Amino acid sequence: MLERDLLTEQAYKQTRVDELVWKHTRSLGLSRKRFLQLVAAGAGTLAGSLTHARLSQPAIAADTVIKSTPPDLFYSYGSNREMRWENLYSRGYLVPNELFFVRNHTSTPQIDSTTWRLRVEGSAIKRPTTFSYEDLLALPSVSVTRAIECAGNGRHFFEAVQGKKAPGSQWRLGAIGVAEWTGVPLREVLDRVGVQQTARDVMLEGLDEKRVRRPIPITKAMADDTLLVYAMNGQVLPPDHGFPFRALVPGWPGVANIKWIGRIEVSDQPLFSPWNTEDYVMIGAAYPPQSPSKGPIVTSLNVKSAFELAWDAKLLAGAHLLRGRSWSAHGTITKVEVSLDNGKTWQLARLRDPNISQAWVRWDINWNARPGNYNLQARATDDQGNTQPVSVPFNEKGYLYGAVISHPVSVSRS
Ligand SMILES: Nc1nc2c(c(=O)[nH]1)N[C@H]1C(S)=C(S)[C@@H](COP(=O)(O)O)O[C@H]1N2
Ligand SMILES: [Mo]
Repeated sequence: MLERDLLTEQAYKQTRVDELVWKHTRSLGLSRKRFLQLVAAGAGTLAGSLTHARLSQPAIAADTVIKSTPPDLFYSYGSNREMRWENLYSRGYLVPNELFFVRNHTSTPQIDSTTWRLRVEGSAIKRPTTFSYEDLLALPSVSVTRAIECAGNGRHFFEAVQGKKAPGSQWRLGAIGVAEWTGVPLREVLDRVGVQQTARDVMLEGLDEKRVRRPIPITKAMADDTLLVYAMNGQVLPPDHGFPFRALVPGWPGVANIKWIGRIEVSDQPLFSPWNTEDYVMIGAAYPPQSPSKGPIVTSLNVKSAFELAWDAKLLAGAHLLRGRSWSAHGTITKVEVSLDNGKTWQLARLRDPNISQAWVRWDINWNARPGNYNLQARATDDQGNTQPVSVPFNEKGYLYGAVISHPVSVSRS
């Protein structure tokens, strides 16, 4: 039915419900043929229940994220969920799966691991091979603790600090998480299918609606801690985080950690996707284009720090243990300085073990807070000498905001 024929509510509703069922079944991985069979078998009932379940919910897009993401744990931007930092206070080193941020370009597909396959092919592969879930679980696996951080983490501060809004989710600092990832080193898989000496790029491709995909160089693909992950913090990888398998590409921007992976192409040619030519490139006066990309490609993240406080935080006057975490994509944090007076004076924070490379370090500082309004600042330095500048040049997509951030806190007497 054409859009212009949707004059009656009945026709309108039926068409939209059909669209919804189609979208829904596709997200469940059903083929169009199976979908048509379902419709023929009386999808009226299915459509009917969906009408109630979905159309009665205004505004919120249907099931973009599957896990529960209540507002006391997450900020929501469309299909994305930002972790609220105050919930990490008095938690351990790892971010529990329930608190871990979600960045979905579209929505979380529900994939059946019994029918799921991973196809590995390409011009630099000797024996193109299809792996099942069980095949991959049978390979040697390792567990590593690493951060995954969105390249846009901190984007909000381009507007808040520089008055220039970069489009996209207005993350403050909650588009990062550290987990223990268990998976098969990608190298184990590539060794089994035979990689030619001439191999250059490896494209990892997701099974979500837009088939989000992004290449990494063969050297990064062969690194010890570049994994095909099937467990997160000791639990089966949750759907929102890439079930049945996601990539872990430590130190690289979040988008390299492709979720719901379905295909890997290994090529003797450089590979490109919209996610390394248009998105996830630095576009702006300070960043000249590098054909075919619109600017330097974001391949690694920077140094950042966050307080484990609400935004804005309200505290009672008196003794507090201020806590936070700092991280670097390039190594371990060696020093964290905190300023309680808007950057005039700085003091060293205590670093707490563990301090894992390309994950983060927890730190704390005592504060006898008097009533008033404060901007708390934290500045970290890593073992490569990278630190956090006072400001960073603007880029159109709002990536890599690594400057020191002022965290507003008001302290009251009661
Ligand atoms: N297939 C697929 N993989 C994806 C994405 C996506 O939308 N589709 N988002 C990427 C981005 S931009 C980030 S920051 C991370 C976020 O991982 P998380 O949702 O598990 O926190 O997943 C990456 N992998
Ligand atoms: Mo991201």
